[in-house]
Parts: sequence; C-alpha cells; structure tokens
Amino acid sequence: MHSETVAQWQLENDLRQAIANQEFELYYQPIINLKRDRLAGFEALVRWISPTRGFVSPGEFVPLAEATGLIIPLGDWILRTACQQMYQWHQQFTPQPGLTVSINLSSHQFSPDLVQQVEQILAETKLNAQFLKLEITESAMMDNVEKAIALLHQLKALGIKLSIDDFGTGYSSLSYLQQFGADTIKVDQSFVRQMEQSDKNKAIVDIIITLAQKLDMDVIAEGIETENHQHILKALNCEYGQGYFFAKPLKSEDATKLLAQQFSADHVDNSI
Ligand code: G
Ligand code: MN
Repeated sequence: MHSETVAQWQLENDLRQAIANQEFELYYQPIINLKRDRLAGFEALVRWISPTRGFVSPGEFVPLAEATGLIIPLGDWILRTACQQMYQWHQQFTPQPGLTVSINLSSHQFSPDLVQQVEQILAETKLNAQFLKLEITESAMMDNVEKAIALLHQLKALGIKLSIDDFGTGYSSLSYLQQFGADTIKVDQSFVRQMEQSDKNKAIVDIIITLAQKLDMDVIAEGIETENHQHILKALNCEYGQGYFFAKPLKSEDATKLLAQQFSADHVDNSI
C-alpha cells in the first residue's frame, strides 16, 4: 500500500516535470476514406517519452493527469500542437486538402472554459475551424447531459466538428444522440474485432453504421486490423476507417511523408 502511494506520488511529480519540460509528443493515426481509398485526416494521440521511464502509455498517465488537474495544461498543449501541425500541413500541401485533425478530449476538459480555449487556439494557430474535430466519449457527455448539449452547441458554433468516440461502449442514450449535434460516430474497436466471430456481432456494426447514416452523421470504424475487416466494413457501406491495417499512429515526420506520397499520387491521377 505504502510503496504504491510513493510510486503514484513519484509519477505525479514526473508528470508535472514532463509538462514543464515538454516530454510529450503527438503521434498521428491516419483516418482513411474507405470508399475512395484516400487519407481523410488524422487522429492525434499523445505519447510521453520520459528520460527516466522511457515510453509511458497514455493509459497509465492520462488517468493521473485527470486526477491531478494536469490534464488542463496537457490538453491545452495537445490541442495547440495538433492545430499548429495541421495548419502547417495545409500550407505545405496546397491546394488545401481538406484534411481534418481529431483530438481526444477528457471529460475533465469538457467545461465551459473549453469554448474560449478552442477559439483562442484556432486564432493563434490560424487553423480554419472546419479542419478541427473533437472526439468526446458518450460517458463524458452523459455526466451532465443538459450542460453537455449546451456546450456542444457552443463548440459547434465555432465551426469545428464533433465526434462521439468509442460509440456503443458507454452509457448511451439514443434519445440524446441527435441532440448532441455530433458530425461523426466512431464505432469502437471492440465491435470491429468481434465482427468476424458471428453474424450477430456483425449486425451490431451494421446497425451503428445505419444509425449514423440515418442521422446524417459520418461513421468511422476503429481498430481495422485485417483486410477482411476492411472488406466487411466496405460491404456494410462504412465510409471511413482507421486501424493498424492501414497504419499505426505515426510520428509527425512519417505522417508528412504519407501526405507527400498521397499528393504526388494525386498529381499522377490528375494528369491522366
Ligand atoms: O479511445 P480511442 O478510440 O481514441 O483509442 C484510440 C487508441 O486505439 C489509440 O491508443 C491507438 O493507438 C489504438 N489503436 C488504433 N488502431 C488500433 C488497432 O487497429 N488495433 C488496436 N489494438 N489498437 C488500435
Ligand atoms: Mn479517439
């Protein structure tokens, strides 16, 4: 018990230092338009590369960052860095490709201050609001539904996009789904992984895709790991996907290389 407390305390100290020393890095996982076989955007995922601990997974440090309030400065850094990066990519790969960057929000960031923070970061980084997506889990929204809906509408008024992350795993209420005003539903990777096991599991994915389409929302399947996953999802008319089958989260240099490849391929296409 005691050593556990000390370890926690040490981790908290290290995390505080890490924020001051900028030991974090954003990785970017491609999101693919399955119908057009094209890159549609990236999800930004934070990594902590600690000089003493090595690579620390977000599963380990995000809960602590939330518990200690450090998620606020960390979240600010993530948002700013991802917007800066996307602005730079848009500058580099002209004409503007319409690529979006998605950022995961913790329920702790989901407060009225967020609207002003997002507005300010967009102004500072000059990223056009339409290229920023915020991913929020159902559970974060359901903590206080009325407040969440009001906040989501204020965010939408900035011109940004909203996604419901890990859809189907949380405490979801279909009656609120439309009121959230989200643009995108992300099918949780657990459903994608189970799709091949039975027709009933596949039916769940099918229903989520149909639900999104009927509500005029985009749908992204997460955790596509095999060609067969992709094949099934295409047959179910799923428009977007992400997962190790396409790419793991990439360092920004590698994401830049991928963009360069994509846009030189476009050039060839256009010249035919
Ligand atoms: O909660 P959210 O859906 O944002 O989680 C994204 C996480 O899933 C990231 O940590 C990312 O590295 C991981 N991930 C992305 N694609 C895959 C995949 O194909 N398989 C597995 N197992 N994990 C994935
Ligand atoms: Mn996510």
